[in-house]
Amino acid sequence: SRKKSTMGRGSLIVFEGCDRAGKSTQCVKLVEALENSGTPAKLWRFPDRGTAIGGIISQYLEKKCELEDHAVHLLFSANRWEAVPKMKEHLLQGTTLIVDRYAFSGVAFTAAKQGFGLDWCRQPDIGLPKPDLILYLTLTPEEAAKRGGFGGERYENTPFQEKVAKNFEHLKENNWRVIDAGKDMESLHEEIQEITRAVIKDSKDKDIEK
Ligand code: DGP
Ligand code: NA
Ligand code: NA
Repeated sequence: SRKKSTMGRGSLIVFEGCDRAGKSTQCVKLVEALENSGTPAKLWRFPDRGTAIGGIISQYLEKKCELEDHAVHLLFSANRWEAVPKMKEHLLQGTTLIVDRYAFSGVAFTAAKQGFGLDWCRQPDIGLPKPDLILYLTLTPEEAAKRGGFGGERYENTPFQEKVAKNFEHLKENNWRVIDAGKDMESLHEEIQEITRAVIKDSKDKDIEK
């Protein structure tokens, strides 16, 4: 049902950052920790490669097809929009969503391509549910290099990732927390839990903003 939970709504918590910062690992650990302490939480990720649109995106990332850059930007955005009804349903039922990448990746990655400005890139995602918190995981190029090589997907190369990191710096707002992802996994997890639990408590009686 769409009935509002008496516990209040869940929070929309987004992880952002370059590839190899450890977002996916931290997302999984956070969902586990929240669930274990009785806070309903669900792991979410973008792109969601499991939908029809996500299937095209996945092929593009795996370099199995070529797509025009504007067109693929709109597909990534459409992949977020198609998830909104389900996301809202979970949030209103009191489930906190831990999201591995969101519209900020959309802007930062496309704007790293030749001929794309931040402003144009922002437009298609305007109106998406606004996150209560963005955990931005940063890593110095040296630390990133120590973590070993990239996979073979599109965008997974150092010069491109450096441009992406610069773009993220322009997107930061009040609801962002910059986290040093160079720490060990457990300390990082503790820090993230502390910040997240405070935000969940604080946002449960607020409306979901756009
Ligand atoms: P991941 O499955 O988290 O490794 O993400 C796949 C890749 O796609 C990763 O390099 C980041 C990139 N990406 C995520 N969202 C978007 C988006 O909206 N637009 C573009 N151009 N790239 C994105
Ligand atoms: Na990747
Ligand atoms: Na990831």
